[in-house]
Amino acid sequence: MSIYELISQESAKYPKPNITFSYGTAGFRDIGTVLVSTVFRMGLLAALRSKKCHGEAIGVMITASHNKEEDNGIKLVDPKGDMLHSSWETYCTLLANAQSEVDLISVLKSIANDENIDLDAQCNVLYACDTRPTSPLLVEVLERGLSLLCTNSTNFGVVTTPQLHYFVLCINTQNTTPYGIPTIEGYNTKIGNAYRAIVDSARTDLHIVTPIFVDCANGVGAKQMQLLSNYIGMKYIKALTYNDDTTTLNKLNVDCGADYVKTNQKPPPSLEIYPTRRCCSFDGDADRLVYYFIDNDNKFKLLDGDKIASLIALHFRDLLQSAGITKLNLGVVQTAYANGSSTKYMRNTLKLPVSITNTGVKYLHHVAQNYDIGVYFEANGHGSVLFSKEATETIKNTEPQSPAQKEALHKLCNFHDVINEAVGDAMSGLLLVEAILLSRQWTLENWDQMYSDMPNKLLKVKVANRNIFQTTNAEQTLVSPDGLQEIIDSIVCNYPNGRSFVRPSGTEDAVRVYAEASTANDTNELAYKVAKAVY
Ligand code: 16G
Ligand code: ZN
Repeated sequence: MSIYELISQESAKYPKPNITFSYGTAGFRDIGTVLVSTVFRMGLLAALRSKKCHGEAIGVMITASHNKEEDNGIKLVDPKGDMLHSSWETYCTLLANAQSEVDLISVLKSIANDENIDLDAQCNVLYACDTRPTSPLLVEVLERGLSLLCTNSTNFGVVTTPQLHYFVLCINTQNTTPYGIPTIEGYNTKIGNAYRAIVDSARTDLHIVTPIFVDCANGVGAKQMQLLSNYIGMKYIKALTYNDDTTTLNKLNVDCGADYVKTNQKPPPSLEIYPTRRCCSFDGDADRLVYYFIDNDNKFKLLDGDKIASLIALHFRDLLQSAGITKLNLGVVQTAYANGSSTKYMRNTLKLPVSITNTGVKYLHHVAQNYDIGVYFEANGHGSVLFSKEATETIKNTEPQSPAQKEALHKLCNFHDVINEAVGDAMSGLLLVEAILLSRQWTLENWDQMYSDMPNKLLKVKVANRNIFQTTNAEQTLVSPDGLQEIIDSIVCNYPNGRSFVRPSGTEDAVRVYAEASTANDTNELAYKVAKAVY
């Protein structure tokens, strides 16, 4: 039997449901059980992608992040540990939607043909899943797909999304400049040791480690955070995990997690919170991080992705200055959702360049590569820092002229190692934030005072067809429907410091309206007026 006959025979066991799938901002997402055919097919596609990339490892992550527990999803990771190249997203969608086995084979043949892929070439696929109840089933089906075309594959089990991205990057750099060791221990050792080195150089004898309460969204981050903090040791970090129940059904992302906290602007009800208690939340697959506390007036204060980016940008700017490095350009990448105050702070106070790009990590990651040190964060808490080759070499090779310069260079090296450059990572982000706060001797209140957020509002509007909403200018301006942007502009100009934009969601069948203005009342009014214009 030919390979295509074998694929056809096996695929018939996983019939495609009557649904149109789309490889969206973060891969396919749907009710877990509905994704069986898609996952089988992605096993085939991941093998093809690896063969196309000369046998370099490709990652496959089964997760639906912050979405509800019955959902699941699948996304592919490219050889550098980043998101699948956009040119292949179309192949994913085509393959997932092939109606019959005949169609499926014809799509496979055309991909192999267009991309000039030798089906007998070597390949390597690494895969993992989060804690969802449908994950074991989907992993099994993925393996069926892989078994047909893939010569080499490794199951990394239940790990966070950023850990899988890290493993992919490690394996593909093994024979050049190894990024790290592709195991959980290797991950913990790399980022944990770098964190300990920063703490050692920053703390005084009087320093006490203040606990950080980590809401793990009852997801995969719980166990992994416990392993990481056990490795690092109580002398260096007191990370107290809660919402860490991954065995009881219907708990994942329910009334907890980074998305809950950011969307509702309040702490998870399960957390006992009082002034001085330091808290943070991960999302269900631990690639998002937000911090929060309540102040002495019992007011909830959220330190979101914008505040995290500002903290990192400030600290790196200072470290570069202390190290006497002037030739590296440090810049920040945000989306239109970034609070206006954060952008202003980084541009006007820190005097750093800020680029605004489309929503979705793949866009931010890409733009961050234009800087020697590119800090990118979405307001929702997903982000990382990227170092160019030039930056890495300059930090490593600069000859210090003074003890202070030597220390700054040493710190820069360790900060570099704490960061997961493959993708935004809640655990590595937590260590980075903790290390910066400790270095600056800052409390969460000190950090919060960097700038005050503009009042802001996000609304979701159900429309008959979201595809008619098309944007330009990093999603800040509508080009379609005709005339709508002019109406929005005429509404916005009535509000001091008003800003509002409308964009179609990349993950849901809805349109999102964002507004900010000088007062909370103005902001609400502005958001609802714009939403009405959209509807
Ligand atoms: C996905 C993206 C997230 C983005 C969100 C926007 C990744 C890994 N995740 O969750 O970054 O903020 O979509 O959703 O890229 P929306 O298009 O529905 O507003
Ligand atoms: Zn996530």
